[in-house]
Amino acid sequence: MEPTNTLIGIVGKTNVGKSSFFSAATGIEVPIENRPFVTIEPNVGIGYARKKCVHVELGLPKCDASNSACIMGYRYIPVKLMDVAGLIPGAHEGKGLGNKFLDDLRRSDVFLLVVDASGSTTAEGVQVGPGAYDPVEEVKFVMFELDEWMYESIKSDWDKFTKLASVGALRDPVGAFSQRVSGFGITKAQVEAALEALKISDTELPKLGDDQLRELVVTLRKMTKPMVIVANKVDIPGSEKNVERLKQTFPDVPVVPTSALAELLLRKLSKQGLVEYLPGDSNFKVKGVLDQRTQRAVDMIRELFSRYGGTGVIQAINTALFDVLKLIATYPVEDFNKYTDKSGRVLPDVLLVPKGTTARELAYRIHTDLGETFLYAINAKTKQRVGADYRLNDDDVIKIVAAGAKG
Ligand SMILES: Nc1nc2c(ncn2[C@@H]2O[C@H](COP(=O)(O)OP(=O)(O)O)[C@@H](O)[C@H]2O)c(=O)[nH]1
Ligand SMILES: [Mg+2]
Repeated sequence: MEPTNTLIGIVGKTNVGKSSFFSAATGIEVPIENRPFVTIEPNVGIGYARKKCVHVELGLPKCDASNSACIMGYRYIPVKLMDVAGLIPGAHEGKGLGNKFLDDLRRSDVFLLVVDASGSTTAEGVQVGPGAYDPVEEVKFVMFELDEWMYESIKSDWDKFTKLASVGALRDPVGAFSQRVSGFGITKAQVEAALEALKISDTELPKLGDDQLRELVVTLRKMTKPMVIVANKVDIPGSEKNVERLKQTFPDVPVVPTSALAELLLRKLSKQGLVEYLPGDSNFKVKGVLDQRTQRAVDMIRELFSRYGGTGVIQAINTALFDVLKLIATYPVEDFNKYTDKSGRVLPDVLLVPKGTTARELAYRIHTDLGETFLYAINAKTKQRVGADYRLNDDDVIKIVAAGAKG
């Protein structure tokens, strides 16, 4: 059972650390019994969200994590990450690698917009001294490129759409428009919500001028491709004030300070047995004697940890899944007393579902049959029966009882 279908797209200009972030996030060696997502494209990897495992709250000595891993009481929940080539100004017009790679992003549910918070990379990706380039400008241009990309694509045969409507050949303009934007993973319900927010009626839709259409597209982009700003390279002195400015300039977008470099270094040192560190920890322990160079690197990371409480890599993924997409964790079980599945494994699977998901929707998510023949569910924490409309809480442990359930 895949814990989530979410696809996280990593975007940003060149040389800000996208690939470093990608390897820091996906290179974690996590022992997962049931490896989900078997077929993976070259630029897609598995990263992890991290959450206290519910077995700790339940006072159990351990669990038998299967579609995820449980290490020291933390669930590492796999999620797909996509690394794309760097955006440069004008990408939507085909500059750089242009539209081809932008199209890779269509399917993503959320963007991690990686910026160089030290300000040492220009818009074209050229390395300069720290502070020489403004990361606030960087966020603006990347957002602009993404909006333009979506706008240009939707605008490309808008005239045809308008004409069809004007001769009365469009019976359902909202449906037709939704069809056009479905390639971006946008649903009809989202189109309707955007139209309502902008007070555009069904009949007005095909008559929108350029500016109004752009406003609609930007609204849809924000709704369907929300973002986290990953303020990377915060190990470089002088980044702190840029992180603050990013937070002030983009109050609606979460900003997570990161150092992909520190995460990669910690992994290496941990493999060499020189430090004790779990990805996502806010602390690490040095074991043994370090040479001078390593000591300097470790001092740098300590400094970083004291300021930001970690490398931020897992934190950025957590922010995307839990704060932005508002997913919650649920643990389906068969035996609500022992918290086990059919084979007696304790809390094997965790499923991430949108906040507000009902018990029946969870059943559907597990198996169509289970949803169709759903009778009731049992909240394993309280041992109480709940109905089809019960809205799940974060870390709920749930047994689904269904008429058609086999076994
Ligand atoms: N100081 C520092 N350098 C970093 C960090 N992340 C990446 N870099 C460096 O930035 C450069 C570009 O990194 P890369 O991951 O290739 O960037 P991409 O072009 O956005 O994929 C490389 O020299 C990296 O070593 C970081 O967190 N801190
Ligand atoms: Mg790269």
